[in-house]
Amino acid sequence: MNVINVDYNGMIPNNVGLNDDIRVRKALEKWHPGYLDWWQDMGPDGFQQALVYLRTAVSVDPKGWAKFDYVRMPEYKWGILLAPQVEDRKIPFGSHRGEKAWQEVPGEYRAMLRRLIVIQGDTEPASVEQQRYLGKTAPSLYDLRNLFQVNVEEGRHLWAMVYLLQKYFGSDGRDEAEGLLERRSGDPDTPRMLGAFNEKTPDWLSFFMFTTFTDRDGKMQLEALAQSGFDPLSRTCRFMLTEEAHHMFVGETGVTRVVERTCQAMKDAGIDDPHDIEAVRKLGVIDLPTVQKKANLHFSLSLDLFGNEISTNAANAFHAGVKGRFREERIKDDHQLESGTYPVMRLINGRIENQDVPALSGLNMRLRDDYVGDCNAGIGRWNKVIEGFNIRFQIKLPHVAFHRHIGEFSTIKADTDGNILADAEWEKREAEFLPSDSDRDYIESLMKPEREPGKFAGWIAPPKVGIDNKPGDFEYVKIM
Ligand code: BYC
Repeated sequence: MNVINVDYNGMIPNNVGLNDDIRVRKALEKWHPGYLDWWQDMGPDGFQQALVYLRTAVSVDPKGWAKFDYVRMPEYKWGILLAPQVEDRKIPFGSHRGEKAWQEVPGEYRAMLRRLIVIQGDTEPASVEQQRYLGKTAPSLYDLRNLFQVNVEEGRHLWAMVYLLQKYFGSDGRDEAEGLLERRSGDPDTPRMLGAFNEKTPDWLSFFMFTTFTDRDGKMQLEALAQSGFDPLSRTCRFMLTEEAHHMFVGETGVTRVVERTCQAMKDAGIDDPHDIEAVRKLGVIDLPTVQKKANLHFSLSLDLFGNEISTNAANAFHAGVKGRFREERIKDDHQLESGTYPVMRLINGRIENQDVPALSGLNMRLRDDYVGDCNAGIGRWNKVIEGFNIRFQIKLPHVAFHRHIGEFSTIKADTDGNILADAEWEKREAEFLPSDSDRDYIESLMKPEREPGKFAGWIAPPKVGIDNKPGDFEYVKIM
């Protein structure tokens, strides 16, 4: 079997030898129609007949793995792609460090692995559901195409997790695979598993913030799972990370273009004060304080995805060799963490303080700290644009205690600098920190579709370069 190039002969493209694995092939072929039904019901609303200029993975070779072409989304080649096996790979951390990586699920870690795979799998269709209506208001064909690219790849990531469930977890894996098609984002009776995936993504600024902040949690979690001693999970996540990079690109450059357009419009109109919201909104662009509030919202929702400050689950998963740290191989320590501590921000006697906790218990926070560092790098790029226009405004990440629903800070109200507020004070000031109804109404009023090739809605600047180096007026989506 050629593990680099993908076999497109069967119904399900793959590089895992599915043709010879009759049991798993049959199970996946049985799951396939349900997936397509889900895509029709919960995937992009409309546009299913449109020809979209999409990239499809044809290989897992890091030097060149994708091909671009016009595809109708329901005909996208969702497939199962694992990064090539590393010969003689060893478990890089935990109590099994140095042992041969597992090619099968170890019995004692079966439940733990299944839970992590199901949680990961659940987020993928959830995000497609959250973004279902955005196509109707896309600010350009370029953006519309990017949305759909993200959507089909999240669909593929669901396939990636379903393959692991079907191949390695027997009948309970099959049940979980069905469950992934049954839960629905935001449904009060059958919600998705993690909080942020039940929130709405009502407009394109939210979409760009989601792909900046929530997809970046995806990157961190996939990096941690890519370290896993369970080799098929590691290989799956490694390939998913290649696709994930584009999702964050869409988010980060999307916000950059919003900020650039706002600054340009302010400069053209001679407005220096970024807080003169009324004047800026008269220009039909999104004022920077509102961009900040959207960042506050999506960053804080994404922080919740790292779980609790002190986590036995995380400690057990690391000890077991099942879930590692961000870039484990670059860390210089014993990779076992039986002794040692990690500083974690906690709520102690009503105050926010750093406390050294056992390193194993603090692993969620270690991953979250790496995440915050990565977010800051992205925000720096937005601020460079604002600086370039000489406008006195900086987008900042809010304090980790701000607007939390999971962990210690979920019991308090804090402002974006981490000052604890009484409930009444919070209620009075909430609209300073988070988008208010009128902010939402204003953004919604801008969400008008622009469908002419090469044209962009007035609140967003064009990208610097096209996808696949296409010219500015390229017809990325042919709407039928
Ligand atoms: N919402 O011990 P703790 C992506 C639960 S995004 C609801 O701290 P742990 C993507 C927790 O389940 C990446 N419940 O938990 C992005 C536990 O419940 P049980 C997705 C939550 O396990 C964009 C209890 O609280 N991948 O790929 O250390 C588009 C105790 O908590 C939440 C993963 O997350 C929450 N936010 O940490 C598309 C990787 N947080 O079991 C895709 C897999 C905690 O006691 N998941 N709880 O009933 C994990 O590694 C971990 O399960 C978590 C939680 C990081 C999520």
